[in-house]
Amino acid sequence: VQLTHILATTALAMTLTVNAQTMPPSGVGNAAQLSSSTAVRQSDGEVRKMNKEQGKMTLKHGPIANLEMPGMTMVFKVSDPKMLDSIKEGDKVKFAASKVNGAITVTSIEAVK
Ligand SMILES: [Cu+2]
Repeated sequence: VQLTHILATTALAMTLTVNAQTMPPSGVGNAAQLSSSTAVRQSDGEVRKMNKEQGKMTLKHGPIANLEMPGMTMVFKVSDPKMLDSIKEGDKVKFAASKVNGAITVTSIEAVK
């Protein structure tokens, strides 16, 4: 009886392992969940400098809740230098920033009228 039980348990464990390995479809769902749960709130800022070649910009920014950062002036990376085309130095902006590969990166930005 015990042996049967062990075999049944092993079979179950193997089934679970196979399920875990065939998870990519639901893994995609997890990724979507992750990105929505880390949805970045927008912060206020003012453009001080832009460097499109280096994909960087200096922002004087208000508190960034999702980064637990108080207001300051600092350099950010930008996830896409094309974002800098729609703004110019001196613009008041709303932007979203998050840590990407350890670097604080502006992931979206728009000028505020
Ligand atoms: Cu900062």
